[in-house]
Amino acid sequence: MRRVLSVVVVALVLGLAFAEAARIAFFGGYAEPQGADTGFIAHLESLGHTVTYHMPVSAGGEAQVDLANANDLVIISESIGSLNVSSGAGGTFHLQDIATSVISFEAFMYDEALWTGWNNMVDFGTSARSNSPAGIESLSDTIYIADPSHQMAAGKTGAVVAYTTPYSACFGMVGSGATVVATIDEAGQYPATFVYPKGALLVDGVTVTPGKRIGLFIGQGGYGSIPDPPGELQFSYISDDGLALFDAAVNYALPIPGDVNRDCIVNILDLISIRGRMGQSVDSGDNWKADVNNDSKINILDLIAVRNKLNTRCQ
Ligand SMILES: [Ca+2]
Ligand SMILES: [Ca+2]
Repeated sequence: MRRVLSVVVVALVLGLAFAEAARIAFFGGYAEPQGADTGFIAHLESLGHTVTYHMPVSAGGEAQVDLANANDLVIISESIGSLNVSSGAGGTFHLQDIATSVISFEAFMYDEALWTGWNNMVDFGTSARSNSPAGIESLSDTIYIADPSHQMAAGKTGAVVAYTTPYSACFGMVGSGATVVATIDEAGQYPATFVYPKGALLVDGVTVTPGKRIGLFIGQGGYGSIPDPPGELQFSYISDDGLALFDAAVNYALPIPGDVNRDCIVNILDLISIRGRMGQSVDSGDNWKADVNNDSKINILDLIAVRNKLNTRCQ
């Protein structure tokens, strides 16, 4: 009896400690992570997430779809080439029909993804380049919260110093289906962090997104334009508040912990889903979704992790 009790106590502790862990596919532009990408990945791993790194240009479209389906979240870094995740200029975003959430801070893929219109540096782009729109041509360390009530605002309001050094930020002139959470400029003209929630109409007014599509403010180097951001993005350029905004976007993008069947509520159906897969391999089908505490087993610890989250809902 004492042994059973101690197992339950340990399980409760583990269930609480690891219930937030998730599987994240990180897309970058090099064969191995470089620069800021290394920092973002290490940071996500320090939070308990399992991160796999991929270079989408070599993975190809079908592999990108498979990766999205095998993970809780896809993060697309500014280090990719903007056309690495679509069928080409003016083409289709490979992850268009995927229910998995996508976060991107590569503004130059927003057009193919139908998050914005098609005009470079008008509908989408980055600040602090010589051809950036009027009002956001200058380097800045600050972005402005447009919707403090949103989870991605991380509880912040007004001006937020998101960088440790003045840098560029992404913007996307999103459609009415999107919620704008932060803007580059104080007047609120240039959305920097935004989301098309699951089920929202994308900018074409026709396409419905089957999963969350999030543009994040984090910018990139200016390729010699004037004024020129201080070189390629470094993880150290992101301030503590900037990192809090990154974390808030990741947490908002992820399925809520314990929501095995991804219906936005943790309830008896999720417990039943785990019961039916106890002892099975997490490598089979979508069994990994039942491994709530991310320890590569489906067992009582996952049931406890779900029980601890019963009745929680998505925002
Ligand atoms: Ca559920
Ligand atoms: Ca488990």
